[in-house]
Amino acid sequence: MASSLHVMLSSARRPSLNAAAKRGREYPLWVYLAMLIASDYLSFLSELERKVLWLASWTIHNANHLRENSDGLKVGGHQASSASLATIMSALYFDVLRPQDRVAVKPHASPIFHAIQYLLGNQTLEALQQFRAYKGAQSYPSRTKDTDDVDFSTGSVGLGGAQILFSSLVQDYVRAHGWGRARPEGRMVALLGDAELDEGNIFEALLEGWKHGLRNCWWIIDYNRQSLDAVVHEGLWERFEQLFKNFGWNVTIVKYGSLQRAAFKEPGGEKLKNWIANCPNQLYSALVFAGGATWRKRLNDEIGDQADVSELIAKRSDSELAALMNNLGGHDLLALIEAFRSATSDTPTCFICYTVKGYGLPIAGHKDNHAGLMTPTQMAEYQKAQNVRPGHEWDRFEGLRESPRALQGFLDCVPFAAKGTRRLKAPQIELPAALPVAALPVISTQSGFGQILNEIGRRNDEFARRIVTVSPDVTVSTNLGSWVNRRGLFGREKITDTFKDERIPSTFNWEFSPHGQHIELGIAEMSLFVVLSALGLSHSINGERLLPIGTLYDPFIARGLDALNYACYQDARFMLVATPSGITLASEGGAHQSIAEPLIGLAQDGLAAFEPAYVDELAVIMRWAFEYMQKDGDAIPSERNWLRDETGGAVYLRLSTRPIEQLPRAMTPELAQAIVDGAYWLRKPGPNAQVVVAYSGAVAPEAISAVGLMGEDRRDVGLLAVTSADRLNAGWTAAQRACERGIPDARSHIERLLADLPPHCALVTVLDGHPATLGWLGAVRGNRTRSLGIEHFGQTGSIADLYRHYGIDINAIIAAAQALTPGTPIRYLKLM
Ligand SMILES: Cc1ncc(C[n+]2csc(CCOP(=O)(O)OP(=O)(O)O)c2C)c(N)n1
Ligand SMILES: [Mg+2]
Repeated sequence: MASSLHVMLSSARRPSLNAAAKRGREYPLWVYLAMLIASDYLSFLSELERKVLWLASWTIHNANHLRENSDGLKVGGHQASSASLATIMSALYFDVLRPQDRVAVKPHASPIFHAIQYLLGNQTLEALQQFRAYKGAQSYPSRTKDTDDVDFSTGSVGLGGAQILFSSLVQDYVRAHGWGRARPEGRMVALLGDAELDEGNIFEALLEGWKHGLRNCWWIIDYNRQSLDAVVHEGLWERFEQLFKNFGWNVTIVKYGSLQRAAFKEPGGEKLKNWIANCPNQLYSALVFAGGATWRKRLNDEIGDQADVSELIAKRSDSELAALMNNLGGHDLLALIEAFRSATSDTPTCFICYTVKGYGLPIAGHKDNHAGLMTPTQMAEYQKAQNVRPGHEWDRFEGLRESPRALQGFLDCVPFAAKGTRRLKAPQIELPAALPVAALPVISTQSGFGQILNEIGRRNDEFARRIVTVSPDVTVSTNLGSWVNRRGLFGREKITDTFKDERIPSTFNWEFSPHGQHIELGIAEMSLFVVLSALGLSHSINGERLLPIGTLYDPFIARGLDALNYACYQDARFMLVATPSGITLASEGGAHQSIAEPLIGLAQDGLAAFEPAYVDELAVIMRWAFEYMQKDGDAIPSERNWLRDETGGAVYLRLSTRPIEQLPRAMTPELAQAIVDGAYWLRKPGPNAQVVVAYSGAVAPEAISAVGLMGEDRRDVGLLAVTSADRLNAGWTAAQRACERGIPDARSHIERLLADLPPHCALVTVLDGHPATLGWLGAVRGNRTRSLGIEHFGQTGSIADLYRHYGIDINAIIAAAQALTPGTPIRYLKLM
């Protein structure tokens, strides 16, 4: 065996080394590790690790010290935070990962990621040189803005870990439904800074993972014991270890590197090991920064009086001693590969890897190093030590011992990159021509939503099968119940409904099975949005398209807002149904009321927001949304409404529990288009209109009544139904921009709707949300405008009480119109 291995590893060195690496999992671990030690494979890896650290450091240096700086701002980049992960990421990307694996990289290690992709041929030199500049490599890995095969965007700490965890669940969901089984199952890997575990969403995700039987998930913690401001608390690893074990994870602590492990076997080694184990984090960091001579003094002072330890210390030079003390497990390729390759089961695993923030750089260990940059002098010394000739800083193999050909051969065989970049594509799901509308004469949009889904639930087609609903403990109260009764809950194992088994009547059938299509979450709204993000990227991550729908109460969007933003930033595709909303939920009162959410809908990039009043509108919007969620085109605006619909996105529907008398009308294609574009005339104003009322959502009855009353005395009063302030506004902005850029005829939907409005016509806008949502309408043609809406909240009462209290009732609308158009009848005021 030994001799055949030797032949394999020494003849035609590169290919055989990589063949060995590829086959690593087939060998028992100890054979594989022996092969690594015996071969040059480790030396190739450590050469590349060195190069990765150099390129990342140089990329940041170039951006801050060499590239022209036009605005005088610090460009930034995180040399220390990057260095902390150089070894771990080299071990992963060059050895451990496979193409089917997916990774969320610690945000501040972005330069390391870009450097690795540069070596693998997936990143350009220009992008590195433009790091943090316009269209260059991004500060934090970005799925949508970077071009080098980023699996998940990161940046807001804590979210990457959750994204990975929920992506593992989504992979299981997809495979349990019989899809994507031809592809190998991937591991989902998150690289986390130790301070990321301070984020609450981490724990919410862990709990959810435990409930859902999480598998194939790795969290690798870069345990450098530093955050942004400071050095972390002592003994944090013990809390982490206990915590993960409690949630059923395996925990592997990678504390000591091979140099240290060897030294511990020397006489006195045990004492050194004890000293390291008991050394406070702050002190260790400070000594790392101070270097070999300080290590020697400190060690001699504290344990040097014990003869065998003195010997152990004395026989090493200052630099050897520093190398020994810095050789924590997270910087030792062999220790890391051993740990990663030992994790062969699908049990979720947390690796706590001891690292040094700034490892290998002169800023290593300093508590202020998070945003610290190497000075030009420090960089020059580092460059010299790396044998990088001036002018050759970007050369991929400059200063390395192995030949460029051999290194290139090694990289060509790296298993992770063997199949090129790993973005998958999935075909679009065919949709029915229209969604059936519940025919009830009086119904709320929330009930309408439940009924539409219930009807979809009856279908036996791919469209119905690809829908997956998810809700944070508000499944029943957001009207998903009948859908869930039809399609069941998702669970990796079958669990029957005990109430049903015991023949106790219940409206809801709560059965779990691998075929179920509803994912029930605990209350944490952050988790809802991260799950939607994971489900909404399944077409790209798993090559299997899902049509995710998430429901929650509208005010609690705020609870998960950063995760929603994160999902949209990654271009995840989902339908968010927020209900009930506003103050219209009346007696619920207090913090259940929502004011700002329509503005979130207006402002959130990647999310098309709607607030329909009628269920026929909702059916049109949902049909359109399922199409929009699947779009994958270029950003070419249509000339009809100047919106970039071709690119698609996620959708937010703000619904209500208020039953509203439905309008008896036929849905024409023109009306359907206008609903999707954001508005239509419910009553078109005449040529001499003095007042137009524009409303959104549940206040439709008040708007209609006010217009009816005013119409008794005024001529030509108009009523504009706004189904999407967001799309209306975006189209208007886009058309103006097009005009400014040389297309003078560009007109948006709202400009066309208001084109014939006389200049003196007053506009009253009203919605159950912040008045600014529709306030901009007056600027479209310069009409005087009064915007009604909710600015304060917290009172309980009936709808009538609250509409009157907050000023969005019939009288408020009429009074506003009256104030804007003096000289007209005031008899409505008696209503007040
Ligand atoms: C949600 C969020 N809050 C704050 C920040 C600012 N921030 C960036 S890094 C960081 C500390 C990171 O420490 P750690 O996770 O330990 O990373 P490392 O030490 O490896 O740099 C903070 C607070 C952020 N990026 N995201
Ligand atoms: Mg840290």
